[in-house]
Amino acid sequence: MTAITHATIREGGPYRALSIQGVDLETVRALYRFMHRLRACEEALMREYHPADEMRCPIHFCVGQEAVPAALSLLLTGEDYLFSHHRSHGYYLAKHAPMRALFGELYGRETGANGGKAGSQDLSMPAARVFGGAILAGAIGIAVGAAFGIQAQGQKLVSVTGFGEAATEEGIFWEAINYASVRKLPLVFVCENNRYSMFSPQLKRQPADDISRRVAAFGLKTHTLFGNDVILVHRALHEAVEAARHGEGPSFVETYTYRWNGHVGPEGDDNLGYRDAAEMEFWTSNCPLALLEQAMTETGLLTDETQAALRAEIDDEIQDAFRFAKRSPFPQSAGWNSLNYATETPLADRLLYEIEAQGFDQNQGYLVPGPY
Ligand SMILES: Cc1ncc(C[n+]2csc(CCOP(=O)(O)OP(=O)(O)O)c2C)c(N)n1
Ligand SMILES: [Mg+2]
Repeated sequence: MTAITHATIREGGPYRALSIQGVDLETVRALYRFMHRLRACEEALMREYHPADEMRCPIHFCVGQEAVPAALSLLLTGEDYLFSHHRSHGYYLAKHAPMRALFGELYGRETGANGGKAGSQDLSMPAARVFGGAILAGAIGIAVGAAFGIQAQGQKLVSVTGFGEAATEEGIFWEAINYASVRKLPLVFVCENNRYSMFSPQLKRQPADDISRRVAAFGLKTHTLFGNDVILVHRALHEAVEAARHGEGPSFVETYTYRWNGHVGPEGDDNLGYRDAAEMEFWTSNCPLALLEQAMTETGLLTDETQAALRAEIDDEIQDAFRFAKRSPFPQSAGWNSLNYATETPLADRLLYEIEAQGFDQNQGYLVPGPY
């Protein structure tokens, strides 16, 4: 079978048109609603970013990449863990963390998800079990730890880690893949392969662009698919999440997709000439929202009225989140230490106590080998 890659998809490869046949209608509606809400949220933030310049953090927008978070929003429970990367807003909303706290965070306010001190890239909400991270692939290692904890405690939860294809160029990615496979961890790796790491195409950085094939060599189940078809994405992630939840071990899901905006910020960067217009045209004309919308309209699932009502409801929520953020106070400058360092370390204290109580020999004389 032809491997799915960006090139084969563009050449009309093994992809068929999106179909909602056989899919539960509530699922279809919920996927549409989520993608619409996320898209509207990102577009509103882009409009407000300049010239007001009140959001003082870099933002990596995810317009065009709505399908993965939409599917996850239906598949994960409140107790499951979700780890994101720098392009974080979709993942944050996928765990049903509140929009108000997202906007508060972007505006650097005390009411933000992280008290206004993390911004977009490190956006996290422990109560919702969603964690971002600006260090490329850094959260992948933490997701492995969470999965290990779930397994050790015999819980029926899953840990999911989402990242771009460039994260697979970091050493920790392969350690994570190997360890997850060897331990059969309840972990799902989701790679949103949008072909670029900033301005650099995948084939200039990786000799082969089929990451799934390399991952499969470690014994993980892999899924490769057209990532703008939210139904396919939902199906693959459903299978992967269920497998993890039922002790069948980790999976790797690679979705081929595309970011419409520049790498960072609302302004485009196509003036740099790293992507060609035909490529952009292909992906924008295969918009994840439009593909689903078309299938829903054809089957009478989406009328002008339901669409207008949804739009109005989402716009109200967005305007409310802006008002909330802008009238919230800035955080106090005190207390930075307690944000970066734990003020209490119960485990470390206990270990130190136990070590002292046992008369720990720090020279470890008993380990000295010999005599020979
Ligand atoms: C360890 C590390 N190296 C480099 C960077 C700078 N950096 C931020 S985003 C990015 C590109 C990431 O590309 P990808 O993982 O494919 O995600 P995408 O931006 O395409 O969604 C790089 C190199 C970083 N944040 N961390
Ligand atoms: Mg990328």
